[in-house]
Amino acid sequence: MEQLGAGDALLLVDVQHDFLPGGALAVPQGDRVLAPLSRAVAAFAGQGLPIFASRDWHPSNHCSFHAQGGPWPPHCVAGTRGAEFALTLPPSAIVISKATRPEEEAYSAFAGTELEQTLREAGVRRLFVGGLATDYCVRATVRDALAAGFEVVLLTDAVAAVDSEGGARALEEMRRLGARLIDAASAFE
Ligand code: VGL
Ligand code: ZN
Repeated sequence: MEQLGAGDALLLVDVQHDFLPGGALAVPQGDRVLAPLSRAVAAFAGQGLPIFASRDWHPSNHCSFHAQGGPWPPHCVAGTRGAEFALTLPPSAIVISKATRPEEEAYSAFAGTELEQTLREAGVRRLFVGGLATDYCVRATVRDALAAGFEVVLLTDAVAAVDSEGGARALEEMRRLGARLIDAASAFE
């Protein structure tokens, strides 16, 4: 069981229907994150610790979509069912919307958002991170978190990758940059 305390926060990265099986940009085994992250949410909420949830929140003409020459099918269009969170969050959860401008891609939850400032105001020093996808938004978010001086604990059973080799590389990179990799199922049982 992981000891949690003041200064700890949970950050769920893009746990949205469009990234789960059946969604518009389904991440293979994306649904594996739901059970461990639900436990993590219960653990953090139960101790009154802050929970942050980022969401991909694109305009329908976003530059990352094929129609605009981008690499992805349309996904997580703001206000659609596919953009909704795929797990229940407590009312106190702080939602961070990203990649909201047509001309800007933002994989990281820190990119163009108030996440860093909000974390600092909340006295957060250590971030427990899980979500989708390991090789894109989780990777970019963890890199920025470490660069900003936060400790990062990456929940390895609570992430899934678009590409399995890319996912493995991303995990190794996050570890090399200073993230601690642990299993959420055992940490928050
Ligand atoms: C993501 C591809 C496109 C992600 C978002 O959340 O990892 N991947 N947009
Ligand atoms: Zn996106």
